Amino acid sequence: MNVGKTSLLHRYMDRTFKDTISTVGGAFFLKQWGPYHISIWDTAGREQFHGLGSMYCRGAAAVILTYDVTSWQSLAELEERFLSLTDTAHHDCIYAIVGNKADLTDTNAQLAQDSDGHSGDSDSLERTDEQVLSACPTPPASPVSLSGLMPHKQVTHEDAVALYGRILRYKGLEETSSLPAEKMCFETSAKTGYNVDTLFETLFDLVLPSILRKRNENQGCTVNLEDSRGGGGSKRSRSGCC
Ligand SMILES: Nc1nc2c(ncn2[C@@H]2O[C@H](COP(=O)(O)OP(=O)(O)O)[C@@H](O)[C@H]2O)c(=O)[nH]1
Ligand SMILES: [Mg+2]
Repeated sequence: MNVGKTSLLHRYMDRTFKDTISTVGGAFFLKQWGPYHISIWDTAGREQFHGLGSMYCRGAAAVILTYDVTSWQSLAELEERFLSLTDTAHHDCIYAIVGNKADLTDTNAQLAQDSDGHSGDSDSLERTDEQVLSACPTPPASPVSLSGLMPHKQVTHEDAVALYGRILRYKGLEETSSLPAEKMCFETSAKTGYNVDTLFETLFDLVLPSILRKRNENQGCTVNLEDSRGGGGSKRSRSGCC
């Protein structure tokens, strides 16, 4: 579903936004973060690539589950179709729930947040032709409309927080010993850059200490691709984006 996963990565990595990008299978980005290299995998949301999605999640330290704030269906799909892909993630994996395209529903998000960003124009709303039976969430009775011209915001922050709680339960994690939903649910706009740096950098800050701790304990969840070349200290950690 075209929620803007690839656009978020392009916004973060290249500081650009293009209206049409197609992701075939998946894509890989490497982000230099201090002395570390963080690998970020972009999955394609279509069913035929599900095998790849679960492969990219294998051993992931963080998974970004992205929906479109204007599409209730996109949130339902996350739970129904994509959550199971994270079964291969590391047991310490952290989960972020990201409502993208906030520029379409939230005036704050229309303000560009970096030098390349520009405020939103009246892009047409992304729709999918896939019909999905919603097993868990049910659409809100009356979606919030912020202005006559703006699309309805179909998914609220509270809906995302509730999904986060269900993900913790699905993973068998205690809410009290997990990162709080308020910290892990974001609303972003790849178009204007709203909250995009905050999203990625919050996650990097959260995953690095535990990756380093594991490395020190010599039971890392990461694959050190530098091993065969002997040192350099460069370490690659995995972060997934679905
Ligand atoms: N208005 C708006 N459109 C977006 C945003 N992010 C992505 N899009 C548009 O949504 C469509 C799908 O984006 P894409 O990144 O390919 O989605 P993906 O399939 O999840 O990787 C494209 O036409 C993008 O231009 C956003 O933050 N705001
Ligand atoms: Mg894509």
